[in-house]
Amino acid sequence: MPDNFEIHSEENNHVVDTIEGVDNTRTPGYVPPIGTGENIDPNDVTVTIADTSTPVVILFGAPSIGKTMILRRLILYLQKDYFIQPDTLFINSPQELVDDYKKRCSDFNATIHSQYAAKGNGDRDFMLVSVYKNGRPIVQILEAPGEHYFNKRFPNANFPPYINTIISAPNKKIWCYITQLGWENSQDIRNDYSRKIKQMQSINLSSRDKVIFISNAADLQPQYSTSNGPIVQSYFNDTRLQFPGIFQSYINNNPITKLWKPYNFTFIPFSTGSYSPIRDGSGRQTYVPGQAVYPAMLWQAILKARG
Ligand SMILES: Nc1nc2c(ncn2[C@@H]2O[C@H](COP(=O)(O)OP(=O)(O)OP(=O)(O)O)[C@@H](O)[C@H]2O)c(=O)[nH]1
Ligand SMILES: [Mg+2]
Repeated sequence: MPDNFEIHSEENNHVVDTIEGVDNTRTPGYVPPIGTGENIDPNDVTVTIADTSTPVVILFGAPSIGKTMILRRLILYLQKDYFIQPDTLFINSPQELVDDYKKRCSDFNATIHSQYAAKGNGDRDFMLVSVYKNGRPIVQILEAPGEHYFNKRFPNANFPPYINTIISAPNKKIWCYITQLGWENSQDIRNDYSRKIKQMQSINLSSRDKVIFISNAADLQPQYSTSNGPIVQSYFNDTRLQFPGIFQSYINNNPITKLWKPYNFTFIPFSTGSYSPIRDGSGRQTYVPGQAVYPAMLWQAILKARG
């Protein structure tokens, strides 16, 4: 198994009511993002995490960075050993989104096995799933639309209010910050996205929480892929350069443990699979799941973070 980077932080049961950086009031005159054609106002979204004790893995990532496909690949990997179930009651409002979400839940199993890729860039792409072993919940995994975390046209926009509900939930959180080398072909956009990651890190106040960094689309960096698996250190070094400051809060200052654990997180590269370069008449892209080494590393990191 490739190297990773981690140490443990101390417990702190800080409770959060109001969070700077999260939009706690409705934004008057909110204009839904152009181009999605879906028109869900993120300020109208309310959610409930009914299971308040099982840790929640939060897939934090910009639009199209790969959250849905990472979730799909992980679940495909877990399905033979675990029972996976979407939480149908996660979305409370607006009603249009509730109806849409319930349909996503009922289609979930078929979606996992679909030969087509998710398209990315959806403003309704919510999913909360529970992973069970022998009837016991192990973790919940949460995806929310990437544009609610980062919108490159409005890089300073606050997080929508429902994010407050998620941050404030009593569950232990396992924050998965997703990046991609060369993302958007623009260092300026990557700098903006890095600032949003740092903003979330700064309002994520419970030091009971754990952090995993995922460098997705590892397949697009064949120079770092060997017959012995991906060269984790190379993905890490490039990520540090391309996403400035995102590791800064997690430097291990312990004079002894820092010698072998420089950072307080796990870092992994990931590849969801391969995608046909062309889309069919309906805009769909054929998808073939990638090597098991990636979901295996991610699941190992999640179990370690869960404790
Ligand atoms: N080469 C490569 N492409 C990927 C990988 N993962 C995702 N993609 C591409 O990125 C697209 C979007 O992926 P999604 O998983 O839908 O992205 P997302 O983060 O869920 O996007 P939103 O739900 O809109 O926030 C896919 O359709 C693929 O074309 C990967 O591991 N390798
Ligand atoms: Mg998605």
